[in-house]
Amino acid sequence: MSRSASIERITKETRIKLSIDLDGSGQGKICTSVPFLDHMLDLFARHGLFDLTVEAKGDIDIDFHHTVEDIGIVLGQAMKEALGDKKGIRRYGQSVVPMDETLAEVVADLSGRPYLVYNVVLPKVKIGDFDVELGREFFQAFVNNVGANLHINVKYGDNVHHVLEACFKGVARALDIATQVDPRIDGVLSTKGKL
Ligand SMILES: [Mn+2]
Repeated sequence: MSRSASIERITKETRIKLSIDLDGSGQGKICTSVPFLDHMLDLFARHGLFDLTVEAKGDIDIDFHHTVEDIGIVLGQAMKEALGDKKGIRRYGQSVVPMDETLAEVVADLSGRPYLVYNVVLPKVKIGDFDVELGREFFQAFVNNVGANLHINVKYGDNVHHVLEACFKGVARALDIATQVDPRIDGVLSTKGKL
């Protein structure tokens, strides 16, 4: 059974087409008109071994906020749809990812209960034209829509590009594990019987 989904979402602020295959090989085709987010989503696909296609146009003449947040929403919706009833998935995943001087630790639980812990202290600066505070906006939108408990803890780090890159790679690697099917798991991994 294919664990994939395609979603098109159109609002007055953004127009987004996104497809994901959870059992892919890390192929990213990303074109969001936000270059730094293209870079992040490309490595999210690669390190999560998801096949991910994103085409987005948004009101970037204002700033990148709506576009980044809305892509987080649609990525969450698509991953949730691709997971279906979540039968047989590992549910939890974790990773620790270094990037030079930075270390990011990520723990994910595809519990159905949205909660983001984001211990990422960054100065309010831009990477290119990308406000680094949009990192939190992206992950919050994703968490709300996929229905996950996601803890992103940057233990230490200095370079803001490295810090956000380690976060995206860490989330990708944790979600790769959490979304995998374990043949030993009968039904959903919950004593409640529902995720
Ligand atoms: Mn980079």
